[in-house]
Amino acid sequence: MNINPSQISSHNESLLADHKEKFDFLAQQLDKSGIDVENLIQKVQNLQIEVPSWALGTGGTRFGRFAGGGEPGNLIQKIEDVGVLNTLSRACDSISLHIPWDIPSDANAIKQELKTKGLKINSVNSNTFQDQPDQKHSYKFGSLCHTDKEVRKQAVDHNIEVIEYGKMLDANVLTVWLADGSSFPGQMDFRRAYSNTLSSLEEIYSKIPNEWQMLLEYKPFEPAFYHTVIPDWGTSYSMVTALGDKANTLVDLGHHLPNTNIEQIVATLQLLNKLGGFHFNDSKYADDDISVGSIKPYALFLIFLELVKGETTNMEPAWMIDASHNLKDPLQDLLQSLQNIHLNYAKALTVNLDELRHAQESNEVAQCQEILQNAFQLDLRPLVAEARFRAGGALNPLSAFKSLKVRENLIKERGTSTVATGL
Ligand SMILES: [Mn+2]
Repeated sequence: MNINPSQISSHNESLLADHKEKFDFLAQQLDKSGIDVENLIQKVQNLQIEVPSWALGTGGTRFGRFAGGGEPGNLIQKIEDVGVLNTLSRACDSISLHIPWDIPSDANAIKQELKTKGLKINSVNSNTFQDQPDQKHSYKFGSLCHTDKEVRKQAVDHNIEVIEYGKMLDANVLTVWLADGSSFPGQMDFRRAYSNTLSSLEEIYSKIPNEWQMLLEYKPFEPAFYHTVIPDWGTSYSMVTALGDKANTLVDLGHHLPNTNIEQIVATLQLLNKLGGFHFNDSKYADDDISVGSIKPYALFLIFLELVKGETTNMEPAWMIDASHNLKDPLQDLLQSLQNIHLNYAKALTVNLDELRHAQESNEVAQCQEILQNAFQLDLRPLVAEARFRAGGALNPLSAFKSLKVRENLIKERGTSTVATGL
C-alpha cells in the first residue's frame, strides 16, 4: 500500500487551523523563554528511528499470539509497511533486519524497493537464540558461550553470514544479542562461559568492515533464569573494550531489572565513548517490550536529557525501536512510539543546560528539580506536529492511519490470515 501526498494534504487540511493556533501560541511562549524554535524543529526532524522488521507483525507472549490481518508476509511487504509509517510520521527512514527471518533472496530487488520508498537498512541482527530447521547443532545450551567448540563455530559462522547479508544491503551495524546463560546454579561455569563468549566475539569482530559498528546488547535474565553471560552494561563494556573501537554497547530499555537508573548508564557509557546504540521500548516488570513512553515517560525524558548532554561527543548512537505487540495494531503502536520518542527528545532539548549546571554546582536541589520538571511538563505536541507537517508528514499520524483505512487496505491486499515471518 502507498499513501500519496494528496491524501496526507487532505488529512492535514481539516486539522490545520486548529494546529496553527496551538503551534503559534506555543512558539511564542518558547521564544519568550529564550528557546530557538526553528532549531528545535530541525533537531526533531533529524532524529530518525529505525524500525525493526519484527515489530511490524503481532507479537505474542509465551501463552499465545493473537494475530491481526494484513501482516507483512515477506521482506518487501515489511519495507512497504515501514514506508507507510515514514510517510505518516517522517520519523523512521530505516528498517532493521533479522537474519534468518528476513534473508534477502534478491538483494537488488530489496535495494530497489528501499530506494523507491526513500528508506535504508542500518542494522542487521543475528539470531542464535533459536534453532533453525536445517541447523546441525542446537543452541539449547548456548551459542557463543557453548561448551562444544563446534556449536560455537556454527554460531560465529552465522554472525559472519549476517555481516555478508548486511554488506549486500549497505547496512553498517551488526547487533548481537545472546540468550546464552543458565537456569540453575552450577549448570555453567561463569568464567569459562565469559571466556568462550569473548573468544567467539573476537572471531566475529575480525570480520566487521571498517566503517561498521558491532553492538553488544546485554540483558539480566530471560530466557535464562539464573545467569546470563552478558547480564549488564558493565559486562558488555568489558567485552566491547577488549574487542576494539568498532565494538560498542547497546542499551535496550527493557533489559534492566526494575528501577535500574538507565539514564545514569547512558551517561556513563557516553562519557566512556562506548554507547553505540539504543533500543527503545517500555516496561512495567521485565522485558515487556511495550510502547515507548507508555509506562514511564519521565524516565524516557531523563534518558533523553543525558543523550542531549552527550550530543557533543563524536559518536551518534544507532536509534531503534525494539518492541513487540500482542494487543494493538503493530503499526498504530509504532506511530505512538515514534511520537513519544520525538516528544521527549524535544522536551529534553528545552532544558537550559547552563542553568541546570549552575543550580547543580551551587547545590540548589529544589531548583534542579524545577528545571527538569518544567521541561518535562511542557506540552510540545504542537511543535512535534509542526516538525512532522513541515517534513511532509501527517499532523496526526494515528488519526490519518485510521481515516485512510491503512489496516483495511492491507487486509484487502494481503488477506486476514497472514503471519509476519519470524513471529
Ligand atoms: Mn533489543
